[in-house]
Amino acid sequence: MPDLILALDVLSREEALSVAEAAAPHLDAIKIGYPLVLAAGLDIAAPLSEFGIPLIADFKVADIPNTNSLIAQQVFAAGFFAIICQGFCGSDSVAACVEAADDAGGECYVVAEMSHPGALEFLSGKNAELLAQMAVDAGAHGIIAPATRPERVQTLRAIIGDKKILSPGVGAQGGDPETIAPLIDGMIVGRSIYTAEDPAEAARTYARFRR
Ligand code: O7E
Repeated sequence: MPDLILALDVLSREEALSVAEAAAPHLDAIKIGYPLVLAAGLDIAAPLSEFGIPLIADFKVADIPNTNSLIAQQVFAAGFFAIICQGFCGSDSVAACVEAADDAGGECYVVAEMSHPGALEFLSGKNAELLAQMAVDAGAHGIIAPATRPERVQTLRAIIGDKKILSPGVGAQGGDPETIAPLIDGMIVGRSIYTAEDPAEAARTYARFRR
């Protein structure tokens, strides 16, 4: 059963710290992406680190290898434990992120298939399967796969074996936590926790699906 990862897509430092503090006892990691970093700066990683929970940088890095390396180095220098990159730029671009993660003693995850309906246009099916295999070959620690499509998670699991699957899409996007939990290693939950009247209670509800 999976770790619980909070997607902290709030738009101010104050709200980020308040939600993180409330939910912290129930979390295994906090994922931060463009919404919070553009609103509050990369420095937000420092106070969030004080909750003692690993931070995952979700910038879905997608550039040439050199630029990916520079981005990843900034991420790990800021105190993040893991980085998420896109795979569609190719194995050399992914390898750059994996290498930066390895150098920092951290982890790198590759987006294989996304959770929203538009993912069916490009980021699903055969393409997702190729991306998952490439993530394994590049030495990534795992992939991102959709909680909104459990059958696809099973297909991708058959490709990646015991590499990790982090899975967004439960709650607000309609994925069912009970169905997806046995298939994945990390359940990513955003709005269902941070917009809840009581984020601590909401986090506790999802934490019931943890290992
Ligand atoms: O729908 P929510 O509010 O529970 O938030 C889901 C989070 O997961 C949000 O940060 C979104 O950007 C992210 N996400 C998806 O929803 N779908 C995907 O396919 C991929 C991600 C993602 O986090 O990718 C990297 C892990």
